[in-house]
Amino acid sequence: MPDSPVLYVLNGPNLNLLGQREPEVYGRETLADVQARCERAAGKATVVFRQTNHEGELIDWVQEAAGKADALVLNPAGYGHTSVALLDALRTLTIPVVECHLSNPAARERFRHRSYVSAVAAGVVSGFGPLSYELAVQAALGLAQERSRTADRSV
Ligand code: CA2
Repeated sequence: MPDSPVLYVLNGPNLNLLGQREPEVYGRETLADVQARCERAAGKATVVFRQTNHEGELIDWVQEAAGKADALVLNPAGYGHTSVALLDALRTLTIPVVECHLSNPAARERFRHRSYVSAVAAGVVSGFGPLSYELAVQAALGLAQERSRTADRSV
């Protein structure tokens, strides 16, 4: 891993509304606030932070991350519960993937209990509001570093 690793933080549908609707569920911080937290938590790492409401675009970015990122933090939002196509894209990655949620889907409606992303994620951080993202960033960068150390030892 280079001195300045690259971390992709990708966000799925409706997260652009963060801070504007349903504050009782998702809090009052905006996605820009969450981005600032991620950048702070990432230190010297380069953070590529994006949000989309479109499944295909999210999949394009996952594919892009394969060639450009050392780790991926993903809040798939609703697509985590529904998208086999997103799962298929994630399966092609060899970099660590950390699934991240503001709320705790396991404590919510039944349809939120299944996550296709969890099947390929190294781990899941959920339920801590914006702090989930900071913890996910730390975990993803830690895993990327471990992975590069292991790769160095094997040459
Ligand atoms: O808790 C999370 O981060 C979720 O990924 C958020 C998704 C939800 O479908 C997942 O079950 C859990 C929903 C994102 C919608 O974001 C909004 C933000 C503010 C207002 C309305 C929606």
